Amino acid sequence: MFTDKESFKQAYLMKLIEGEGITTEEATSWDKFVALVMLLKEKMSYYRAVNKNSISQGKQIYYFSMEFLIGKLLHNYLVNFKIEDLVREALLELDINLDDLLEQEADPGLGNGGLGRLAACFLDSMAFLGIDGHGNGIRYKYGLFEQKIVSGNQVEVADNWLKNGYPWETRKSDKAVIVKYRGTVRTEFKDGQAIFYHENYEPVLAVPYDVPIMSYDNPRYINNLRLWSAETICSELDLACFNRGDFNQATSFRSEVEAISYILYPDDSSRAGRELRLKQEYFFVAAGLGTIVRSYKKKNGLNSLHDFSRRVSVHINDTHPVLCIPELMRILIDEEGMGWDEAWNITVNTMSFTNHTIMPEAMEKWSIDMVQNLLPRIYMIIEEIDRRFKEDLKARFMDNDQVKQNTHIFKDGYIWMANLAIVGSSSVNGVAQLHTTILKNEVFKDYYRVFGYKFNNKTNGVNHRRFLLAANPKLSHLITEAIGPNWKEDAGELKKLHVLKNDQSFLEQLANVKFENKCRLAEKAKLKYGLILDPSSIFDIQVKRIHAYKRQLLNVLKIMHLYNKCINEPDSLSCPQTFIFGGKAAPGYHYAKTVIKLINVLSKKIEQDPKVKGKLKIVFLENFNVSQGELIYPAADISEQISTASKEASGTGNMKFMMNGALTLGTLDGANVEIKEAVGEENIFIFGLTAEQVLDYSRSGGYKPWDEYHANPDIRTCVDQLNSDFFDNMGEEFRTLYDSLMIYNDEFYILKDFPSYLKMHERLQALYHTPKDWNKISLLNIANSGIFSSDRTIREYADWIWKIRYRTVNCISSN
Ligand code: B1N
Repeated sequence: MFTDKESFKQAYLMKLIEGEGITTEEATSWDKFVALVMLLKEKMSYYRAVNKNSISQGKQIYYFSMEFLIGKLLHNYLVNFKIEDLVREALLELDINLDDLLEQEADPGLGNGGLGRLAACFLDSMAFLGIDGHGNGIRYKYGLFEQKIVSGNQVEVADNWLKNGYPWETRKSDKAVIVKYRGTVRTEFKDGQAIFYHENYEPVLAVPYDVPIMSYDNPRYINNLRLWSAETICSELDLACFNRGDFNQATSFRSEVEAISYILYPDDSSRAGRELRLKQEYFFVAAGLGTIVRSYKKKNGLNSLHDFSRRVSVHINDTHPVLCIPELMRILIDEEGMGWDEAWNITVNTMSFTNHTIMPEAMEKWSIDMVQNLLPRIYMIIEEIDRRFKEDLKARFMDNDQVKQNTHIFKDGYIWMANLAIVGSSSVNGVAQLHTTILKNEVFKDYYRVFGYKFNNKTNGVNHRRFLLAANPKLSHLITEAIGPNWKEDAGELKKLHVLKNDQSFLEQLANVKFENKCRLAEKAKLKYGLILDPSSIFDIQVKRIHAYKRQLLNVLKIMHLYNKCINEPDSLSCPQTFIFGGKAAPGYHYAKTVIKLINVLSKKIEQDPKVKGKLKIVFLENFNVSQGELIYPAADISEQISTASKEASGTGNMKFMMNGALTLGTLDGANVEIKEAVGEENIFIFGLTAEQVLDYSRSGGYKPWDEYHANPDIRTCVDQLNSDFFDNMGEEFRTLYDSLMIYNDEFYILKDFPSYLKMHERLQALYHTPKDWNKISLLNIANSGIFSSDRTIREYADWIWKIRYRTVNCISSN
C-alpha cells in the first residue's frame, strides 16, 4: 500500500505492468486511467478487509433504486483519500497529467435527473456516516441518451458508456441468481396449509456488478453499489435451438432476456407503463432481495428470520422498486415456510418508502392482466394484501366510499403502486416540507387518516463534498482559509462564514472566485461547443430536465421581453446578461423538445442582432449531466428555480447552486421554501403564486390567461411573437407553446406569474450594480447552505426511519 509519492509511483508502475504488461511510454491515456483506478480499488479492498467495524450495530440498509446517477468517481475518490495533490505530483514526475486521466472516465448516465442523483448522494453520505448502506439497482448497458443539438433540435444518441469497459465495477459471476417470470402457480395443501409452486417459468440470470462506494476521509467504510445485469441461462432449450439450426429462435430469446438491462427508460416524472419496464422493476427487486435474505441467513443463522426487520432495512426509492413488498412476502412464505401474519409483520417493518412526486402522470399503475401474466405468484400476494387491507379498513369502521375509492390497491383495472407502497411500508416520506404537506392533505389524505403515523418529511440534500469541495476547489480553499477545514465533514460549520459578511476584502475574494469559475466555464464552452461567453456578464442559469411544470418557457418569455425592451429602449439593460440553459427532454415529449428549439432559435436571433450585441446572450449547453453540472453550479450568479408552486417535489439543483453562492430567483415551491427559511427572505428572490393559490385555482378549473394577456402589453407582445413570423417561419413550430398558454388554459400559470417574475428579475439586475450587497448575499447563501448537505438528510433517515446509529460529529473530529 502506498503512503508517499515514491511508494505511489512504484505501486502505480507495477499496476500498469500487471494490468497491461506495458510501460508508461507504451500505455495510452486509457491504460493509465485504468491502472490508477485499479490501484485505488486495491486500496479500498485493503481497508474493507482490515478495518471494518460497524457503527450501525450490524443493521444493514439497502437502498433500492431504479436509478443511480453516480457521476465520475476518480476525482472524488482522490479527494476522499486526500491524495489528489500527492497523486498529481507523482504522476507529473512520470510525465503523466492527471487531468488527462480524469477525462478518460465515462459519466455513467444511469439515471434521469434528481431522483437518481439523490440516490448517489445518499450512498456517499451513508459511507461517510459509517452506515452499512448499500445500493441495489440495474446495470443498464445504455444509460440515458446523449443529447446533441442539431439545427436547434434535440437529437438523441445512444450512450454506450461501457464501450471501453468500466474499471470501477467488479463482476461477481459466482453471486448470480435466477429471476423467474411468467409460468403458472400450482397450489397444494398439506396439513390444511397451502403451499405454492411456481412452475414452467422463464428463467433469467441476474449477474451482479459491484462498484465500491467510499466517502471523505473515512476509508474504513467502503460500501457497495450492486448493479444487476440480465443474461440468458444457456439452457437446454437454448442449446437445442442452436443444434437444430434455429438460430433465430435462440438469439431472439437471448435478446429478449438481455433487453431487461439494456436501456434506462428516459422518462423523468412520468411513467412508461410498458411490460419491459415492469420486467426491469421485478428484475432488480427479486435478484437483490433474494441475495439479501440468503446472506442474512448465512450471517445470522438459519432460524434468524424472525429478527430480520431489526437487522435489515429496505428503502424503496419511489414506487419503481415497490415489488420488494410482495417479493419479500413470497420469500418468507413460499421459501421459508412462514405464516402470513408473521411474514407481513416482518415485511412492513423492513420496508420504508419515499414518494418523489405528486404529478398524476408519474403515479405508477400496472394493468392487472400484465402483472397476472408476467408475475403470477406476486399477483396472488398483492391480491391477498389488498383483501386483508380492505378487511382491516372495515374493522376500523373506515371503509366509507371516499376512503375506499382513494386507498384501494386495485382500481379501474390497474394495480396502483403507491397504494401498495403505503400499505406495505412502515414509513412514507416526502422530500421537502411543502411536498409532504401536500401528500398528507391532498394526494394521500385518506391514507393519512388511516396511517397518519407512517407519514413524515425528509427534506432532500446533496453531497456537499462533490458539489462544493470537489467541484469548486477555489471556493473551498477560500472557505477553509477563513473557517478551517471542519466544514468538509460537518457542513453546518459553514455558518461560521457569517462573521465575514461585512468583511469587504473577503467579499472581494469571493467575487474573484466566482469570476474565475465563470472563466473556467467559458473556456470549456468554447473548447467543447465553440461558444463565446462573456464572464463579466451576469450568468443567469437554468439547468434541469425540460418539463412544462419547470417552466423553462417562462424564462424564455422573460428573455424575449428583455430583448424587445432592449430594441425599443437601447439603454434599458443596465448590465450584460448571459442566459444559460441545459437539460434533456424525454424523446417522446413534443412540448419539451419544442422548448429546446425555441431557446436555440431565440439564441440565434439575438446573436445575429447587432442592436443587442454585448448586452444579451442566450445559450443552450448540450448534454447536461453530472460532470457538466459540476462546472456550471460554481459559475452561476443567478439560479433559476421557477417551477409552478406545488409541482416540484423538492429540487436539488437549487441546493447545489446555493452552496456555490448563486442567488436564487424562484417560486415558493419544493425545497425553495426551506432555502428561504435558511437564508432569510431578504436574501432570496421569491415571486409568483403560492402553492395554496395554485391549488385553489386548480380546484376551480384554473384561471383565465386571456385576462392577463389583455391586461398586460408586455405579455401580449411576447405571446404574439410565439405565434407570428417573429421567428422567421417558425410560427407553426411554436404554435404548440402558444396553444398551451392561450388555448389549453396555461396549466402551469406562466402568464399569471410573468409580471412578478419580471419585477423580481429587475430587482436582481439592479442589485448587481452594488457588488458589496450582492457579494454579501452570496456569502450568506453559502453560509446557510449546510442543512442542505445529504449528511443531514441521511442522519434524519437513520434516526427516524432506519433507527440506526452513525458517526457523530464529535467522533469525526476526534478521528
Ligand atoms: O425527484 C427529486 C426531486 O428533487 C424532484 O423535485 C423530483 O421531480 C424528482 C419517474 C421520476 N420525481 N419523480 C421522478 C424519475 C424517473 C421516473 O421514471 C419519476 N423524479 C422526481 C429527488 O427527490
